[in-house]
Amino acid sequence: MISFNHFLREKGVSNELRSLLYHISRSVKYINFSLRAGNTGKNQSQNASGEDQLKLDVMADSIIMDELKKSELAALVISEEQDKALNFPAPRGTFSVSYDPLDGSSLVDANLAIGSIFGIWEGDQLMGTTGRKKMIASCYAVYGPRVIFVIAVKGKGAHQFELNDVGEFILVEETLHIEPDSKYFSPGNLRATAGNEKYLALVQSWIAEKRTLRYSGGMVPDIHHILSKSEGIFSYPRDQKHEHGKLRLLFECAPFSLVAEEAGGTSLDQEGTPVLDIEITDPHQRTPIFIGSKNDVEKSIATLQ
Ligand code: P6P
Repeated sequence: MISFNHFLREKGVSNELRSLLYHISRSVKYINFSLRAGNTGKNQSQNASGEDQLKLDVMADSIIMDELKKSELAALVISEEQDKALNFPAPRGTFSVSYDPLDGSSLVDANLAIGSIFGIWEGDQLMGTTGRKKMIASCYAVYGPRVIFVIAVKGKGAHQFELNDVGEFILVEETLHIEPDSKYFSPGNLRATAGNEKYLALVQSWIAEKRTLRYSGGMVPDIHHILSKSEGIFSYPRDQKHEHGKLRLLFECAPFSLVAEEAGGTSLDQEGTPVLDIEITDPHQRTPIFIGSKNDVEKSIATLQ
């Protein structure tokens, strides 16, 4: 058994980045514990995207904030649950962290798997840059029957860890890989088919191919399914209500795009621009996303033009 800190050291990941990932992994452990006991009720508040916050959203956000402060490495912190970016003292190193503390939290009362998503960036300035230029790592946690933690480090692959009975994240799969073609499909935002005949035709083509549907409504387990099966395509296009799509670039799409690319997959917006090449202009900006098996994603985007 190899711990994720030992594994990352063997991969040549810097002490500072390993330390920051360690603090993020601690927050995942505490969130997992709180999920099993916490109140799933509403917090009578809304986040910057105008979405109702659950007590669990607020709890998860405060746990992560606390760990990032303790790390003394996160100079800039941007949370989906906070209106503005926050600056923390970071005498040990200058990273930025963007995160969705509890993605899909509305599914928790149905006892479906949900997750936390993190992007780790060089420096403390994100506006005007892109994930390709500044994102050096990303990670996500899946809170399901088992607690899974996947870490991607730029140029060093994506790797899967599992929380064991004594609270350690142990390596379970090294170098995750996504095959270029798939027999699965995870079609998000089917409402968009009402106003987009090309998206309707694309979904119908997946059905006609007798592909296996895998969609829970939680981006984290839905995309983790692609990493765990080494194939699949997840789509979430724009629609009349969400002209830029629903999913956020900094908190969801860019972090997952680094994981997908490190695993040999791809992640594009609805016009075929790689998500990691989208310029960041607003902390809460959204983007359509098609992510997963490279051939599937590229062929799908071609049919939408
Ligand atoms: P819809 C969950 O609220 C989320 O942000 C993602 O986890 C998920 O992929 C998407 O929204 C689902 O959106 O419109 O189907 O509820």
